Amino acid sequence: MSSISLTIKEKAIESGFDLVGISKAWIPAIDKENIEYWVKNKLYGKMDWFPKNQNLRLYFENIGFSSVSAIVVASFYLDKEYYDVFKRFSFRLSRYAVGKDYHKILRQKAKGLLSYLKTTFPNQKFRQSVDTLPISEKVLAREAGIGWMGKNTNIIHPKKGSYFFLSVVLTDLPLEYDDPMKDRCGSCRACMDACPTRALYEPYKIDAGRCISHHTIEDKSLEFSQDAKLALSSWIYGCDICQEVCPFNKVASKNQNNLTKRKEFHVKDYFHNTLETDFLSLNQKEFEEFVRDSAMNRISYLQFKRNVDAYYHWKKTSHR
Ligand code: B12
Repeated sequence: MSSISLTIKEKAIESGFDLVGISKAWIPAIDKENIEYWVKNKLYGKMDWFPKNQNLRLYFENIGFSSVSAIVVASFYLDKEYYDVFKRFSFRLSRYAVGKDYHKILRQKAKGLLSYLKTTFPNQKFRQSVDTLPISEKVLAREAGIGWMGKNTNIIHPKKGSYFFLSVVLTDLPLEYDDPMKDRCGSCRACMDACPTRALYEPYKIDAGRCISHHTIEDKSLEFSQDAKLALSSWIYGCDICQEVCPFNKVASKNQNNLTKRKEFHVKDYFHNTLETDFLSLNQKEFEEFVRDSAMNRISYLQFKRNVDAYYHWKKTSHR
């Protein structure tokens, strides 16, 4: 690998990222087809924003420069306290949501890397995305050798599992590229079998409109259908079932090296000192205070109340 690409990778690790890889800024033909299939069949559920900007997603158009390379970084988010803190509660929050807003943190963390890039290559362009550009960060991560795209559609690293965030820096700087990683899901179907809503309807395919994560976060309507309501079970924000059952995560999450070292992703102090009923009965003002700087800030108070109601409904019906 060229010394420029190696130095960029070193800078990414120095900036505090846990994994880094570099790929060509492109979406291979088969992935283009898959993404187009997804859009055509409205598998994006209530995320009406998804079909917009397909030219950017598929061809990196309209970002102000011609993208040549993608530097993909990953940051572990699983906190060792997660299990201890949440075993006191019978509702569930996904692991990625219990700390600070990762969009902000990953942007802050990338400052060192971006300032190195901009100073060293003053004539080149760099643009970071943390869910913020309509691009497929997972396809780029797979191409950059961060991991393979598993049957649960997440990027999985053979030793690190999948509890990590992704962020991509697009650039017009030509770099040397990593090789994609081999798919190691084999005949395993644990994620598909465990998904209570059958959102993973075929290997490597997700119907987002059926995913609990979509229901609890992306569905902005204030009333759930009866099916969706029961499907949520104890999940109030996001869902980790398809990651929890993944054999790679079962092994990886036992290893301290794969847990987050970022205090920002540690379980918020609030959860250490609160009772289940206090959290579930937050009023609007308290909720707004609670989500300030939290990864749970993607939902409104009314969505939160809706999710809490569904949780109580499930609790009542499942204990009959
Ligand atoms: C939209 C979105 C969602 C949607 C859709 C999920 C999905 N799998 O696409 C919902 C709301 C359901 C969701 C949930 C979650 N998300 Co999300 N999400 C995104 C977002 C913003 C875009 C992803 C996207 O473009 N999806 C559309 C599909 C079509 O694109 P794709 O997955 O890249 O496409 C491939 C496959 O789906 C498959 N495929 C799709 N259709 C078809 C059809 C055929 C015929 C075939 C063969 C294959 C196939 O092949 C495609 C490529 O070839 C990304 C950030 C980003 N900009 O990339 C985060 C992102 C993917 N999410 C992330 C996370 C953490 C989650 C959750 C774990 C959060 C939680 N705990 O609740 C769950 C996981 C659920 C799951 N099993 O995917 C991380 C994933 C990190 C990782 N290690 O992979 C990302 C990258 C955010 C980040 N910056 O870190 N998410």
